[in-house]
Amino acid sequence: MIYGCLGFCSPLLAQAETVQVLKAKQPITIDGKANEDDWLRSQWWPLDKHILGENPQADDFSGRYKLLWEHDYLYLLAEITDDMLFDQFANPLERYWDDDCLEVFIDEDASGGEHQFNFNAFAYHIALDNQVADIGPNNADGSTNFVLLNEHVNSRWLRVPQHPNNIIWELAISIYDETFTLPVSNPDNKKLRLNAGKTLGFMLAYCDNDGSKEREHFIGSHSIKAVNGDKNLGYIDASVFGKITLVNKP
Ligand SMILES: [Ca+2]
Ligand SMILES: [Ca+2]
Ligand SMILES: [Ca+2]
Ligand SMILES: [Ca+2]
Repeated sequence: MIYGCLGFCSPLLAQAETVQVLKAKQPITIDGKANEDDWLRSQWWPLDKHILGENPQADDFSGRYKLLWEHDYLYLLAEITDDMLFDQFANPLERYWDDDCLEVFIDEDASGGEHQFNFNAFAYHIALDNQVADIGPNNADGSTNFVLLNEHVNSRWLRVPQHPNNIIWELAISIYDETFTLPVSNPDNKKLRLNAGKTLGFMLAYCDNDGSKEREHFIGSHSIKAVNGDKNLGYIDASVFGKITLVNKP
């Protein structure tokens, strides 16, 4: 692995340019519990790169994550500390980014490039009710087309019994390529079968809101170089994602 810190920071705190993702040996049960042996042997990666808002105190927001894969899914385990879980908009397509949500960015062929209004890449916003929202091609009248892609991500979160401000969020992510078209039920949409050696574009983030009108913090897994002072580029440009490679190694 190649680390970006040139020896000035520890490997755990560094973000590898390309992270190797181990293959799960056993089925992963999406139940918000990280008790599978495959999770126990997997490495934590930090979720600590500032994108928007103030830098939060650790008890306000902190997080880390692990990845695994098997042929049908990319698995993600996020451990989140958040002092207040907040879902002000019941409509899952209304300003979902201003509610607490986990945001998983997937670029199936690691092409990078613009994806805000197409499916060159996905920015799955997973809400506290586990619904999954992204933006599709504009509506016929030119308005933004917010869409639910619940079929793409199965997730469950649970509070950690002894640390109720900590949650474990477990996800099974089906991988679709850029040929995905709406509606989500289109029979031509086929999820990909994953194999060792495949490289995907990947990034993770968390939108933290504790009761404000708009999200208070937005923290990601990868450092993003600001353009005109703005680091909130992941939902527009897949070129800011990192890369992961699926490996067969135990
Ligand atoms: Ca589990
Ligand atoms: Ca918080
Ligand atoms: Ca909501
Ligand atoms: Ca919150």
